[in-house]
Amino acid sequence: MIYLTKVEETVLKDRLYSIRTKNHMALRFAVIGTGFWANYQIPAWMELEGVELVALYNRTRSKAETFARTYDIPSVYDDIEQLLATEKLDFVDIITDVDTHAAFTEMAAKKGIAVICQKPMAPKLAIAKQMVETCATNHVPFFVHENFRWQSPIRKLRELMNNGQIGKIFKARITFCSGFPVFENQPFLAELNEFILTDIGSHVLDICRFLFGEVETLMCHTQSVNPGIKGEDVANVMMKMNSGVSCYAEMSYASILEYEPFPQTFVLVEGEYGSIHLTKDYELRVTTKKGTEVMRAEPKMYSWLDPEYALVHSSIVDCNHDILNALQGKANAETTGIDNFETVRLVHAAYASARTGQIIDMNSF
Ligand code: 89Y
Repeated sequence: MIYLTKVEETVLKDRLYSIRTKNHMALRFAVIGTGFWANYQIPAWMELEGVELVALYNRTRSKAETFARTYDIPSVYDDIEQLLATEKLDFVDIITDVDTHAAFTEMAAKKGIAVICQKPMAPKLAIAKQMVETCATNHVPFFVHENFRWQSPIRKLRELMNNGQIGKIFKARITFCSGFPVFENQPFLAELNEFILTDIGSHVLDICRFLFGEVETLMCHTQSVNPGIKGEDVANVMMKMNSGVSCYAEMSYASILEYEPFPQTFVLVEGEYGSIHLTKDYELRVTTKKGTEVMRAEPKMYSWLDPEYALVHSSIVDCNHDILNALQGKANAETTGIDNFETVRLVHAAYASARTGQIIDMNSF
């Protein structure tokens, strides 16, 4: 757990206040990294009022220039120091590969610029801790762009869980098992020594926290099935939540199934009076002794999203909106760096368990 001191908390609030009181002007930001995700992150920002994308950075300048032409962005840089020294920014949105997140976060934080960083926050737990601390020390707001919890069926599921119909929840199964060729759009994923838990595990374990709260103990088993990639592509995590819920999260990118579900997460939640099953095509099935009620929670279909990733791309808007509200001082964001650090802890606790075969107690990890 990382705690801010009272002084740090106060200064952080002051900083948020100063951002929010800037004459109601749009918040100026730069996108750092114009790879695959920028194709969706940028148009998702453009769905929102109150922000102005003023600059792009990419190490290969021509890629940033292409985006600048498409989205009419005034400035392009291939030197991050120069960008940060030249532009007047309220925040940066870091959409680069994970290995560069810490360096870019530190550079922006030292200039007093708020930071949004893609998941996973960092490749190692110690680096993630350092990022949270660097932002706190420099009194800049820090958020992680963790969007799976913003998917419409996941939000609907939590609403149904909270309305009490199925009573006290005692167990859950969260499933993300697919054979979708993610390496075609994101080739660097094949090069990661730690793959599925950092990539999809960051999302799935965050959903577990979002739905069931914090974890008391966990154990994990991983496997490497696809010989063409460096890391593990199967992970099964068994958790006991602080609430007592028994939660099983299964993830795989080696699954050849009759129905290819990518990028859907399926969830079965069981309570004392019934169950809720989030299943294919955004369908939620609530079963009690009276029978089964069926509903759907479809994602909003924006013109710019890739239909194969619709559920994920659509949730980017809601995630950005939540963070923007916080930057404008209207509300607290869900996916702050401090909050997301708890998800990063779970990812690395799962690796520790897979390595050692031990049950990990999250209170002492
Ligand atoms: O990188 C991943 C993500 O964040 O969502 C799906 C994905 O693109 C592949 O697992």
